[in-house]
Amino acid sequence: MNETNENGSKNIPDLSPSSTEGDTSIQTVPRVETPKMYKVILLNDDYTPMDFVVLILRRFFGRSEEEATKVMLDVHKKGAGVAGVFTLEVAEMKVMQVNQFSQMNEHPLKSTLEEE
Ligand code: TYC
Repeated sequence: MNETNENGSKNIPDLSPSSTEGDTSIQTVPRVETPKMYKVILLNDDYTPMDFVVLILRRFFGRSEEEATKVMLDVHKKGAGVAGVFTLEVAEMKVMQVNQFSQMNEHPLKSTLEEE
C-alpha cells in the first residue's frame, strides 16, 4: 500500500491517451443527449375572458391570433390544452409568467407542467 513511483507520486493507472494508443477494443458511439421536454398546460375556468387567454398565448407563447384562438377554444371545450412544449427551465418560467400575469389582472387562469 501507498507505493510511490519514481516521481514520488502515488501509483495511479496511466489512462492518458498515449497509454491506450492503438487500442481498438473500446468503441465509443457518438450520442447527443436529447433533453426531456415539458408541456405547458392551460386549464379552463368559467371566468377568465377569452380575449385574455388569446393575449396570453400571443404574448408568452408567440402564437398568432389564429393559432391562439384555436388553442383557447380547445381549452374552453376540453378543459385543458397545450400552450407549448419546452425544456424544463423554460416551461417553468412560462408557467410562472402565465400565473403571475393572470393574478395581476385578477383572472383565475392557471397553467401547469406535464412531462411529454
Ligand atoms: N372558459 C372561459 C370563458 O368562457 C374561457 C377560457 C378559455 C378560460 C381557456 C381559460 O384556459 C382558459 N370565458
